[in-house]
Order: sequence, then C-alpha cells, then structure tokens
Amino acid sequence: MNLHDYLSVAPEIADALAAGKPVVALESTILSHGMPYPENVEFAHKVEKIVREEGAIPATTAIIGGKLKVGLNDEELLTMCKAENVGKVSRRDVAVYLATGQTGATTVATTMIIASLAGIRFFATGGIGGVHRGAERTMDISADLQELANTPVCVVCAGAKSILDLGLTLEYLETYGVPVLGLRTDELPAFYCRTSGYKLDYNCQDEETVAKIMKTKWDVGLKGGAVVGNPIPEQYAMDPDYMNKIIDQAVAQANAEHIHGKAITPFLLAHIKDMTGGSSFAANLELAYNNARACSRIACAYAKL
Ligand code: PSU
Ligand code: MN
Repeated sequence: MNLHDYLSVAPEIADALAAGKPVVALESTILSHGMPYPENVEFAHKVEKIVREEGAIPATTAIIGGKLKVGLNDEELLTMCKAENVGKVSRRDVAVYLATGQTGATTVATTMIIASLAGIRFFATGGIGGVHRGAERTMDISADLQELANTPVCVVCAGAKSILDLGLTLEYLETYGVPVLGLRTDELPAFYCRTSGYKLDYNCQDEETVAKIMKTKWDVGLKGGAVVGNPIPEQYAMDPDYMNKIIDQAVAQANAEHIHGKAITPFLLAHIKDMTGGSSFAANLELAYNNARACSRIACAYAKL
C-alpha cells in the first residue's frame, strides 16, 4: 500500500502541480453542512469559476469511495451538495471514512491534510473553526487549529464567526505559532462583519506580501500554515450588533438543546440562517467568493516567486 492507493488527484490538477502552476484547494463541509441544497450547487460551481478567472486551478476536496479526492467532477460536487449520507470529516475521522468507504465532506483541517498530501499550498474557505465560547468548561476547540499549527497550507478566510470565542482563538493560534495575517485590515474579520474588535499584528496591503511571507516561512523550515483574514466586501457586510444578537440566541439555543461535539457548528450555522431570514446566506456566499479571489491571487503571486 502506498499513498497513491488512497489519493486521487484529477488529471488537470496533477498536471498543474507538476508544472508549478497555482492551484487553490476548496473544502466540501461548507457545501454539505454549511449551506442549503440546491443553492450550494450554484455556489460550488461559481467559486471554482472565480478561481479559474484569476488564473489558478480549483481543487475541491472530499472523501469518496475510499479515496481522498482532489478535484471533483459535476456528479461528485452534486453528491456533496445533496449531502445525503455525507458525514463531516475532520482529522480524527479520515481513516475511518477511507477504510469503510463512507462519503465524507472535508473540514478545514481535512482539506489542509489532503491539500498538503497533493502538494497544494493555498486554500480558500468561508470561516475557520476555533475555540468555542465556554471552551474552558467544554474543551471544544476545533481540530482546524492544530492542523494550522502542523500542516503547511495557507488558509484564506473571512476570519471566524463569533459563534466562537475569537479572543481565545487568537491566543491559541499564537501559542501554536500560527501567523494570522490581515489582508488590508487591522482586525480579525468576524465573517459577516468586517471587524471583530480584535486587533491583528500584521496588515498586509497586497496579496504579493502574503505570498512572500508564506514562502519565507516555509523556506526557513517553520512547520504549519497560516490564517489570512480577508474581510467581507463593504457592500455585503452585516451590522455587528444585529449579528451578535442573532449569534447569542443561536448559542443559547444550542446550550438549551445540549448540542455538542461535531454537531454544534452545523447547528449554529443553520439557526443563524433561519433567524436572519436568509440575508446572512447572501453575505456568506459573497465573502466566500471574495476569499477565493484573494487566495487565487496569493497562489499566483507565490508561483512567480
Ligand atoms: N465555520 C463556518 N462555516 C463552516 C464551518 C465553520 O462559518 O462551514 C465548517 C468548516 O468546515 C470548519 C468546520 O472546518 O466547520 C469546523 O467544525 P468543528 O468546529 O467541528 O471543527
Ligand atoms: Mn468541536
């Protein structure tokens, strides 16, 4: 048995990687457990189209038929979007899904693992997982953070939702040596909102600077990845007071229903969408497109270094 018995890279992506061309990884949990069907189908195709328009090759990941898939065809994308019997796969679940042939949507952590195995260094998503509110009692800290500490992939996101404790998330990332770079911002973005109140130490004015920092990090042998916080475009941003009220209600509901473990993030996402009457969903789409664009530009700049 070797890695290639488990890893299935679409030919176009394999060719691009062999030629040193920019490739951008995309996750599938955002499709299967973060967005409703059938709206997610249009999203899945559009986000890939944006990556192509920027001159990179998109590589959506999933676990299907005992393989780590890098690049999904239309049918596979549809399977992830319909999300019937599609689990949520973080690091601890990977071997189980591979060995048993179950279909799994990849989280940030698992997308980083697969990207790294394939040789992809850049990955665009909506928001990362992090330290949950109340983690001092529950110890609920997303495996995404350990992956960022250990696996060499740069994750471009709109920060994280304030369903998390963003302050503790930043502390955790600092402890584990993960750079958090603002892209034209002084603050960690809070997903739907451009600001969170948490200052970042680094405000990169352009994508080339991010690419150069990543190359330098890996050149000197520092392990792990980085978080790039790219704020939602102004015209789609939501009011922080309004969103925080909604999120507080969703978190209270999750506590009342004793939701925990891997179910909590999808539960909160679904409740926020219901409570905002879908307006948050429009913002979610736009911020993810914006991240795909920025990530592709970073990957293109990196390929030229
Ligand atoms: N946050 C979002 N949308 C998402 C997720 C997080 O705003 O879709 C997904 C991502 O796939 C992320 C995962 O990696 O949830 C984190 O789950 P957990 O907290 O169980 O590690
Ligand atoms: Mn968790």
